[in-house]
Amino acid sequence: MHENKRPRVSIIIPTYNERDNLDELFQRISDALKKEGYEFEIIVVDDDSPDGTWRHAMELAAKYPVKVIRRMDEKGLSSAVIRGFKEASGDVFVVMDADLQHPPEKIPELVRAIEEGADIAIASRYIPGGGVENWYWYRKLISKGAIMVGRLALPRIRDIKDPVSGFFALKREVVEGVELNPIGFKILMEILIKGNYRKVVEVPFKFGLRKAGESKLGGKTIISYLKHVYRLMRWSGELDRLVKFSIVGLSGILVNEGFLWLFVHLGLSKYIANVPATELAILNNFFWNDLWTFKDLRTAPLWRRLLSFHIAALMGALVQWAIYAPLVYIGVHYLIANLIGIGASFVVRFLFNRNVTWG
Ligand SMILES: Nc1nc2c(ncn2[C@@H]2O[C@H](COP(=O)(O)OP(=O)(O)O)[C@@H](O)[C@H]2O)c(=O)[nH]1
Ligand SMILES: [Mg+2]
Repeated sequence: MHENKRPRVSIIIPTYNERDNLDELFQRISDALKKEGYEFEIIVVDDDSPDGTWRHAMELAAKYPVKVIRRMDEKGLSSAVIRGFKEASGDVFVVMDADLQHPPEKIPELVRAIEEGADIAIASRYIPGGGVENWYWYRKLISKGAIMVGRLALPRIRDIKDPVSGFFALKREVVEGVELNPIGFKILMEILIKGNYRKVVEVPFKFGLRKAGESKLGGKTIISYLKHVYRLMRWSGELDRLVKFSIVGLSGILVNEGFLWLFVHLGLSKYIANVPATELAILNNFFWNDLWTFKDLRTAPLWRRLLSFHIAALMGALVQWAIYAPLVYIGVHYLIANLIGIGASFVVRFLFNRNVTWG
């Protein structure tokens, strides 16, 4: 993309039974982009919709710069978008839904953000000025909770407020040569983990109401999203870290018990001996995690990492107790209660260490 030349924009729209939305969609896209002087193409990737979306899109190609891909033996939103990337000839790709929940008037703003230096520009529901229309509070809660899980599990996207938006723009270089997995239906998250980019910006928008037709994804479960997050954790090496962190944690138990035994044998009181034994176990865990689990993430000075690791240990202990005590109080067996506490402590310590100590 040249500095002073306007980019050519390819708008990629996956469709399934969206015939009745196309007239308004194309007209509004065309108006918005012409007004700002962008050269553009619309790429419709339709999975042989029974309502003939592909046919109507082809008819409209007489009036608008539309290229229609009618896929006969493949289905799925993400794979449709990936196919769109392959067919697109522009410098900037925009991905959006066909149902007008993504206002076409936002496209120039997204493209401008790219022209001003972003590699990816996300139309975001969850930054000030953005939002969703007509969602029950629990639907918002699930959406936000799911995003939070993704951001915690995948540090590369931790600063992004809406990493699962279906409306975004990117430079073609971001996905060129990148192997994207079409299985998950959150293609943006896939791109944010695997793509080649430096700068992401978010532009607020209001996720509107569907114009015509009906939702195909409304029923898609949280489970398939979590599976996607899991796969991306594996791909990006975060799962390996989790395993290493667990192994180090187990080694810490041995160190703790060993020194406790030693100190008691040397004559120290049993009530005191577990204090230095625990500290030695913390140091043991710190050094193994520093040299192994997070060896590529040693940016903060050693004393800061060490301090931060101790804060994590303390937080873990507090969380463990805060879960253990009420569970015992309500009648859960104390060994079970402790196990649940340990699990929670593990999660808290891992997340804190991953995002702060070795953030
Ligand atoms: N090509 C293709 N497009 C799809 C598929 N599923 C959904 N879409 C399109 O993806 C966009 C978003 O789907 P939608 O049902 O509105 O999802 P929702 O907004 O989450 O309810 C719309 O343009 C759909 O037509 C699919 O399997 N193949
Ligand atoms: Mg929709």
